[in-house]
Amino acid sequence: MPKTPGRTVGRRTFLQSAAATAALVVKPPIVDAQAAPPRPSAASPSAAQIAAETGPPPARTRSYTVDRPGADFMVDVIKSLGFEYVAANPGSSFRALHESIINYGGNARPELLTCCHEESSVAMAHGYAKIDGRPMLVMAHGTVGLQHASMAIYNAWADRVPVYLLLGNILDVAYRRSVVEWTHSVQDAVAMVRDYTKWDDTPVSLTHFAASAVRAYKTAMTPAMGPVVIVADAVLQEEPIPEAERHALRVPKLTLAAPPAGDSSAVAEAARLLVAAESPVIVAGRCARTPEGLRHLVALAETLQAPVNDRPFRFRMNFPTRHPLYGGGSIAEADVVLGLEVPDFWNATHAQTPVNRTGMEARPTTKAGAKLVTISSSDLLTKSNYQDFGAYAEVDLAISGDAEATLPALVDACKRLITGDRARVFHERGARLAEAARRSADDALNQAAWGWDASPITTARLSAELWNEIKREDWSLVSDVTFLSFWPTRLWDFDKHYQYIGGQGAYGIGYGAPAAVGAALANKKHGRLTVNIQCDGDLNYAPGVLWTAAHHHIPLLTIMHNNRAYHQERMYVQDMAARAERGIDRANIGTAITDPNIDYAMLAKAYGMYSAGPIENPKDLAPAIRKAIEVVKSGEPALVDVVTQPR
Ligand SMILES: Cc1ncc(C[n+]2csc(CCOP(=O)(O)OP(=O)(O)O)c2C)c(N)n1
Repeated sequence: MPKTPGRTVGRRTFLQSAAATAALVVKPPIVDAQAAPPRPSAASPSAAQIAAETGPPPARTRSYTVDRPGADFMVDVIKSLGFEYVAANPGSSFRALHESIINYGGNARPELLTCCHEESSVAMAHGYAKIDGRPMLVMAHGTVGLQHASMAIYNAWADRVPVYLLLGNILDVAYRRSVVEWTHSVQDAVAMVRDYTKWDDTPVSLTHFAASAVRAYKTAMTPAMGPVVIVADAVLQEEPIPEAERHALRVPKLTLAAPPAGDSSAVAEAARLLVAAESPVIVAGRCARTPEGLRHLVALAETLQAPVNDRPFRFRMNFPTRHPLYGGGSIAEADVVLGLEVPDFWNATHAQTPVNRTGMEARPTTKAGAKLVTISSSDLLTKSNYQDFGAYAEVDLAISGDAEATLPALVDACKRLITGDRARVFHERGARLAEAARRSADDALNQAAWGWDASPITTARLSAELWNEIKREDWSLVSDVTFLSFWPTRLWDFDKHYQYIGGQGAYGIGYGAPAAVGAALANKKHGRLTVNIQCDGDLNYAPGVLWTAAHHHIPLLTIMHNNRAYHQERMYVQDMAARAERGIDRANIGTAITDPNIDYAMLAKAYGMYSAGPIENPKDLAPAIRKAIEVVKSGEPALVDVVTQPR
């Protein structure tokens, strides 16, 4: 085997690869032999140069190692953590891990997902975790890749969702061969995102990698959950497993921590307040992490016959939407408000109105003397710089702990306190709330009929037609409902945990499409029909994720909510214009996505996905959705472009 000269750095021998050397040679521009003759001043490339530019890279006759590279051991560690998938846009700083995953690891558990943008990789992992309950692995360059990924990490952080990132980096300057490797290297890779990650480490040996990789998984999965980052140094990945470590290397055992439950005497006090209350209201934020959380919340509500409100920005599937105790009650009339993992509890109990030139006026929306109780893990995980912790809530009883883990004790404590008299009061309250829930369901149906035949199509009609087609399936909605005027939650019968996963977390737009693809992947093994109602502005941040869905055969029904605008921002601009009394007629500038209109059906087709639309006549909607569902049931993604009213 011919040898390429190597250089010795420390105790390792570093061999210059033919491909890497070739990458540094400046080549003449590619010339198409079939095209017009080159200008006289340009020298014609030789046949050898053309072949070098257009042919496959030279076969590698050298390998960096004759032994197993460190990356193989890293794959042993990764496999021990049970990741099903690893999402990545390829990058040389983790090329050895990439290679070990597909060859040594057999590209199974984890299987590599080809992503077109690192933000998509992380948002896919975000959506996946909210369905599956476990993190997806993401690999990225420690510099440019992480820069792309950062907003999606912030979303996952604010949403308290576990995402697991492995970053490539070359820390030791002696190993950086080219300008690319210098620009893609960093002293402290995670510094950029440390303010919004739960934990990180930069291991300096394989033993260190193993310990930190397992610790990172455990940390990410302990409520309050969050993204974690491990830097997999490129030299550790690529070099042979050092002799000294070879026989000592082992993969540490993973034991997940039991989630922290609230203090028992505080829970007893909360139960006393709730059982004694005449008009308690339960407000749920990220309460149900798992199907168990949903069951426990139903048990609490039924025990007390108390109403459960989601925050307007629904964070999770906490409670069945057609349950008689869903959505009723009034914060203004409540004598006890219980907040369960509500990240914006202050907003749930206060209103803030701008006052001209004197700033903001804040006032409580609860009545005087109302007792406020919170159970939340957010106090257990707070950082300073980013302000996602929200306004400070003045409450009467604050219980630090995971709400889902605390609920069983709270339900038991309430049951122990309920006397026959209280049970009769609860029973009457429950009957009143059930009647109110019936009225509000009727109102929703009546209001959905307004503008039924309008074109652009109303978001109510879109939601109603879609519901009609999916209601007999095992469906899962994996997109937010806020920009749809909440029509799905008003009209559909949500009763399973996987039927709703909330929104971005930090309202970073561009999350929707990739999160839906990740969620669909998590649903795939269960055979669920995954549905994404997709905003047009959101899709345009990184539409390449449509290709990822097509390439990996991820069954996902995407229905475009194509209002041809960044409508949320258009409303803000209108508001500013109205405030300045300048008229709102120019607010389209900078906010409309028209002229030209984007053809999303064509976009999806270009990425290899079945598509239909643009649909402007509401009568065409049902047949198009039916056809797309058939495609999705065959195991492929499909997109239906629907031109809609703004909200
Ligand atoms: C990364 C990012 N950029 C900009 C914004 C500001 N923003 C909030 S809503 C919105 C409009 C998004 O448009 P679309 O997804 O089509 O939803 P629409 O409001 O039109 O229903 C924008 C740009 C943001 N939240 N995140």
